[in-house]
Amino acid sequence: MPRRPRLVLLHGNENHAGSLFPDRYSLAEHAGDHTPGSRFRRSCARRRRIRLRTDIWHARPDGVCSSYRAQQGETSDERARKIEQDGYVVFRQVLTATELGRLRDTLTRHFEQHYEIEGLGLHQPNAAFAIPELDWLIAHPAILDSFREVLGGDRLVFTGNCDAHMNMLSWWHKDTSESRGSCFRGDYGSPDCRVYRAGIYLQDHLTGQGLSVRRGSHYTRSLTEGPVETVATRAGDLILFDIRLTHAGQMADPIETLLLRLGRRLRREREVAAIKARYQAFLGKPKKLSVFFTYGVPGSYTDEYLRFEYLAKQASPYGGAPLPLVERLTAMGVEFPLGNNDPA
Ligand SMILES: O=C(O)CCC(=O)C(=O)O
Repeated sequence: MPRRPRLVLLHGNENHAGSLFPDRYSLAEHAGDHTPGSRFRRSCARRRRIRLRTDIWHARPDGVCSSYRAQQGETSDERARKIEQDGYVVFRQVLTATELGRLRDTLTRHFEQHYEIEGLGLHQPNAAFAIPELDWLIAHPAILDSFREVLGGDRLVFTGNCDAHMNMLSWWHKDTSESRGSCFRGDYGSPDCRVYRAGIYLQDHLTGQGLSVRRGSHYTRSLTEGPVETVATRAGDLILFDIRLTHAGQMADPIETLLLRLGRRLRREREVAAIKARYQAFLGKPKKLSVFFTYGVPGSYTDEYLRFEYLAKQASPYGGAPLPLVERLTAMGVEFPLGNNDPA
């Protein structure tokens, strides 16, 4: 007799059953054989046990999770103060569902053909140049308004920096290229440094696995200072953060840590990334897509950052700035020194 689909209550992190974060409930339709002792039931229980163990690991570095609701309804002054003090701020629901769908299609199509392996995931550096279809996002009016609000003026410089990621693992870092000697030579903690990055996740991250930050760490080069906070976001939210802020994306669990080491030691990142993709599918982890890009106010810090990035780009195979992007930015009153492909 055909079995009727049953409704099963899953709770917790990213719809994972067995999560440590039972603050969100969702209903999922499941058509498995639920009789006690069935193969389906045993396999579900095994997956739940593994997931529970990895969730314990994931919960560790993310001690405090910012409440989604606590950050709604801030005034523009409060947001400006927050980014100055804490190094980051969230603007809620800046992108519509249609825009998210378009972005998801663009990234999924792109990653089917082009990527570099980074953190055992797919990574597209220099994405403003490599994925010309991102022009509308980089010049999105509401995103530019948000940048202008926190930067406190109308003049805005697009630095050319943009990265897209899919299922990438990462660890605490700053976006000032500290491991390559740092893009900033002078006073790292200066309040004159006003270079901010937009972070957009294409899925909800209410209980982790999105962006974690070390609050207030943008005034020091240290990677270990500042209380850890997990930033709760929904798909369509915009995170703006100081590029000096210590942050991390999805952290590796013990098995993924072993795989990362194995990939590096054997110099077989591509093959090991495929194993990690199968491991994440086995755990039922949802796909994680994100885009990041950087703007600044005109001045010496933005200039230093832009030139540092430009030198890295000269070795890149992606050619010059796409004309539609240059035109859109010009129409929106944004300065783009790389628009003529040379910041000199
Ligand atoms: O994709 C993520 O979750 C984090 C990416 C990130 O940290 C970065 O691009 O600097």
